[in-house]
Amino acid sequence: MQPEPKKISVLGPPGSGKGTQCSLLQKRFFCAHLSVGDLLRAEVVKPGSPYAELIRENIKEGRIGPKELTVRFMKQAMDGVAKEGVQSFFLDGFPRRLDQAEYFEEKVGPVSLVLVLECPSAVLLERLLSRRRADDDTGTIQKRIDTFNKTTAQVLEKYEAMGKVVRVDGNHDVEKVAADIQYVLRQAGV
Ligand code: UP5
Ligand code: MG
Repeated sequence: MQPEPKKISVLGPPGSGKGTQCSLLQKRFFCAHLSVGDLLRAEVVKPGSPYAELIRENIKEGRIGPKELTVRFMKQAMDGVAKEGVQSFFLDGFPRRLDQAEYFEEKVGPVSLVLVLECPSAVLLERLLSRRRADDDTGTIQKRIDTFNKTTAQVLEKYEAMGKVVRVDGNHDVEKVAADIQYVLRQAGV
């Protein structure tokens, strides 16, 4: 029987390139890319979803929603992946709050490694303002950055203390960042 896929968390401020890099990694490693933001946005447009309004409001405010909901969505998505040949799950933008991280580990299992993409705020703003997602207006972007600095920072501290964090400079062109990520992941045995 093949071992359980490793759970690799990919974190970083909004616009640091989590989604971009995870979709590249998916093609280059034997892994599955699961984006919590994409799962939440899919729920918002699901007809009759009882959670749509709550999620829409949280996304607009850059707030991290209830842990039960995100962990359930993430677990369902992981269960839905055909495991054949999948060595790792790349958890894009997850976990984002300490209680959510602890709840995930209790219900699903430990995170093996946390990859953090670093990028200066001015670059994040420039990238996001030239994209056109619904939460890419200046006010919401600032709230998302604040949430990362205040709330997700505590998740990083937790995993830092366990020696599970690796960092990559996301402020280079996409291919250079991808090459640097591949290097640190190989070094970490992924
Ligand atoms: N781009 C990417 N890399 C580049 C590079 N190296 N050079 C130049 N341009 C680059 O990239 C953003 C833009 O930059 C794109 O246009 C890309 O082409 C360009 P992307 O890869 O999308 O960056 P990413 O880090 O994924 O940014 P994203 O905006 O998705 O990050 P967020 O963390 O803000 O968004 P997410 O979708 O994860 O979460 C949205 C909201 O969901 C949260 O704010 C929160 O309200 C909610 N949420 C919860 O409630 N609970 C959760 O657990 C998680 C989220
Ligand atoms: Mg993203």
